[in-house]
Amino acid sequence: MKILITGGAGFIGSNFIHYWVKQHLGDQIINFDALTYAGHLESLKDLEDNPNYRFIKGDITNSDDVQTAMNGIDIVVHFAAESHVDRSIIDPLAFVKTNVLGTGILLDAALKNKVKRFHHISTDEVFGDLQIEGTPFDENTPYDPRSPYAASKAGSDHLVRAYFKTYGLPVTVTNCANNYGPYHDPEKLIPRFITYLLTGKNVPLMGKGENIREWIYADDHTRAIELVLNKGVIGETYCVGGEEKTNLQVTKRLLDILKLGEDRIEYVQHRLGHDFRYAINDKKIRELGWEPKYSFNEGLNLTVEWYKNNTWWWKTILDSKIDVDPKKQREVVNNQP
Ligand code: NAD
Ligand code: TDX
Repeated sequence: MKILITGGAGFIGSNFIHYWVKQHLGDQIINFDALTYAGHLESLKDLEDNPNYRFIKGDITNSDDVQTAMNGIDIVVHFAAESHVDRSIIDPLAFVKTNVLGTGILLDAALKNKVKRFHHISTDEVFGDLQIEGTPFDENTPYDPRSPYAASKAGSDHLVRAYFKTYGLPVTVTNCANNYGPYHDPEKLIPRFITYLLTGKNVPLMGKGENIREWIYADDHTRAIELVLNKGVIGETYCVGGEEKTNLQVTKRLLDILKLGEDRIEYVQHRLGHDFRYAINDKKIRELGWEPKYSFNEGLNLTVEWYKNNTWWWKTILDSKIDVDPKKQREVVNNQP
């Protein structure tokens, strides 16, 4: 099987590729990635000499690049996207271009090349914002995206389903909760906080840390995608959940693991339009046979351990981040919740 992974140099894509080369020895993997600020080829350094792995530098918004990469491909697993909500608030059109137009160009090429499956990776953020008493999202929840990131992902999801309904392209979609794990760019909450704490900095927690996310270890997400590729019904969507935690709970757990005190928390203003809560009912994919292997505590311990042992991977990346640090964008509110 020849599999095209878009965005394989990013966080989830690189975890997916590491998993796939070990579990599916006969498959050929092509990693197609534009290497934006979020693409780190170093994440796949150990695979450089693997005969079943090949990297192609290319942009999903460029039809020629995509057409070349799509040649002879059986399955597309589409991760490539602009993925950071804070960046989407600063530069929304970059998100429209990559996430909507880029997905459209890939779908067109997949159709022309008669791929056997186009699997689209999406997010729970397309469903909008929940309050505490709200019913968790499932496959039938109406879309109600609120950030430019979420709206552009929603647009891409609609296009994927339209290619199934209009042209019969064999698609599947997963809408997943917040991932964490190795190779996670240190501008997202968990890797930012780990790397800040390891380098002696305080952590910028938005609001009072009351916002809620569901967290899933990246390998558990990969196993969900693997299951959908093997057993999922064409044209269907599967929601993939995690464990619900407030951001303050996540932060306190990290401080505990690293044996540090709460004086390392710096409370900063909320991002614009900050969604309060995401929660997922993942009954449908559990009925297909998926369940997570890692509890939040297990996954977080593994993740902290990985960042402690892999400074080489994150140090230069961290040093390059000044523009999206909430402390640089907003005033520190105070030092107390
Ligand atoms: P990421 O930002 O870490 O990686 C994105 C990758 O896509 C990078 O390697 C980047 O270079 C590449 N890319 C960006 N624009 C491109 C373009 N025009 N052409 C080719 N490659 C391009 O993202 P991630 O966190 O790994 O997320 C991967 C996918 O999963 C995204 O579609 C995201 O919406 C979705 N998702 C992420 C999460 C999460 O918690 N991180 C949760 C649910 C869904
Ligand atoms: O420095 C920070 N301080 C802080 O309090 C950062 C980066 C985040 N936060 C808060 C904002 C959110 O409530 O933590 C929460 C998580 O923020 P992010 O890590 O930016 O993730 P989120 O906005 O929830 O989106 C992530 O999960 C869904 C991914 O980035 C998306 O790509 C995915 O679709």
